[in-house]
Amino acid sequence: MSSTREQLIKLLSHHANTFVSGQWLSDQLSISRTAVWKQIKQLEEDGYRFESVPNKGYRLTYIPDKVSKNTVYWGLKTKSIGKKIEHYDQIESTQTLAIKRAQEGCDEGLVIIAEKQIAGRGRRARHWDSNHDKGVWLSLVLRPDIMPIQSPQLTLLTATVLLDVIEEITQLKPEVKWPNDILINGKKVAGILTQAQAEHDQVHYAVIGIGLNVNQEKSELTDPIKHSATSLQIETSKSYSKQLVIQTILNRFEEVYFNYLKDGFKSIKTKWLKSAYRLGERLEYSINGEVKSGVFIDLSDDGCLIIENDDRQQEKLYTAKIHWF
Ligand code: BTX
Repeated sequence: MSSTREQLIKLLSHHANTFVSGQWLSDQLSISRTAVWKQIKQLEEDGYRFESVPNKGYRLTYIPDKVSKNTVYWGLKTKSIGKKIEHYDQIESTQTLAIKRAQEGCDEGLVIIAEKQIAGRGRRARHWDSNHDKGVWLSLVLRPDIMPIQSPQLTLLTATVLLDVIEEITQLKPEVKWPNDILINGKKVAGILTQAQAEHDQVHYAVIGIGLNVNQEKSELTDPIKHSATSLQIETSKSYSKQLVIQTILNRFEEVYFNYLKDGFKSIKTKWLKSAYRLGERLEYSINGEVKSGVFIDLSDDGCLIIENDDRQQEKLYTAKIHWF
């Protein structure tokens, strides 16, 4: 159950284009008009701004650029993604908590956001540098009606969302390095971690973790990612509202995800390939200890890299180690 303060913000933000009277708010919230006024004063102290006109009431004009479940919620145009948000100043890992919530039966669309993660993680338990508040660290819970074999498509889908969002915000053209890295100028700006639980022919849930470096300065990147990582700030010399970045991600995510559930993977694949790092180039890769080489020519519908090897045969790479550089 949300607090009176949260309900008040929700009401005001849903009516941000009109004035709402103190009486109407007090009726909606079942509190006195004086209590409404006190809540509004408290919100002003926290940086919220209102226009207030006698006989007309209040209109919310500004929400402070601080990430909270309310400030994020205000800018969402979504039907299910982000309709429930949990926000933490510090957490072990948004991914771990989101998986727990999914196992407990939460609805699709729950988003867990943290300012800092003390145990942020990537694939195969690799460390994800996020013990500071300069990036967007979030996990979202999906319950897609897809076959387990299709779940890698969700990573590729998320990559196309991040490509769009980064381009919209920065006007830069990022690339996607198979399967889950987003690069700007060859350096990693974001990573995606998809973890799904499935049985037979059904996915019970998929948790999508997104880590996006936003406002780190170059000097703030430390070993071992000092030379391999970047941030939106480093690439554009501008800082960004994390709240806006999160809203843009969630709004775009829902649009792309709903289209995917309706129309399938085709348009995602096309979009992904347009920004694919080193598509059409020769790559070296190892399979079972044997080093081979071939040209990266395509992506399969189950999310694998397709390589044409030196014998002109096509090989599908699942987890093969690719020597990108
Ligand atoms: P990955 O396994 O592909 O990438 C991990 C590798 O990326 C690390 O070994 C390191 O080399 C590099 N790296 C670590 N931190 C950063 C960083 N901040 N920027 C650039 N490179 C880095 C990628 O896994 C998936 C990461 C998902 C992270 C999100 S954050 C929200 C959610 N919660 C959580 O614990 N993980 C996900």
